[in-house]
Amino acid sequence: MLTIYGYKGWGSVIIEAACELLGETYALEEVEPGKPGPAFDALRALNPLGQVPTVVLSDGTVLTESVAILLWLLERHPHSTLAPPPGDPKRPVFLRWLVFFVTNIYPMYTLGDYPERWVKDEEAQKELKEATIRRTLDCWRTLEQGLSPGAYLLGDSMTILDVYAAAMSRWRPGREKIRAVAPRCIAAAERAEAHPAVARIFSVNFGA
Ligand SMILES: N[C@@H](CCC(=O)N[C@@H](CS)C(=O)NCC(=O)O)C(=O)O
Repeated sequence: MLTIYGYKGWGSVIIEAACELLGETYALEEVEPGKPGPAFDALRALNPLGQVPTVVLSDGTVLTESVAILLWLLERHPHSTLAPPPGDPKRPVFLRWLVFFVTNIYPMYTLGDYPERWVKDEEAQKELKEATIRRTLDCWRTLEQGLSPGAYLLGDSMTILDVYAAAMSRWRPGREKIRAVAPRCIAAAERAEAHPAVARIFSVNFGA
């Protein structure tokens, strides 16, 4: 069984939803990154960056980085439709945009949530945070144009990309601002959120 170190509404929601969709059993260790105390100390002992999601596999192996965790999970479920299989023409498209979420959009929160880590001056911190919001919206625009979503981001069938879109569009600057630049991505994300397994996890993480 996996142990997921996570915090409500943060990136661990993506891993919880994936486990739920795949039928993986897991235990959840709730920890607020940055909040001093034994829970955060335990997280940092596993992942020195102190970030969630962090996963511990049944043999004790520590797995960090949401994409690595998801690809590992998907390998355990090769017949799942949450990703096009190797050899499928949609596979490179899937890989491109999967990595796009974590290399282009996700770091905007690392910068914007903790601007004081990068610049000292308060005005500069404000500017940095605003810049991350502009860049986040640019990325959503790029996704919308690059993917041409159908019912879901990759077409007719829900993949893990839709789960990323659903979670990250709950974050800054909020769903409506993101919808304004990426309406078809948000329609796909909302369709994914309506899946009973995703809906269950999202309601625990984000409330109703
Ligand atoms: N590259 C990591 C990013 C994880 C990440 O930034 N997690 C956030 C929560 S959504 C976090 O724990 N932030 C605390 C920090 O960076 O100190 C991934 O894809 O899993």
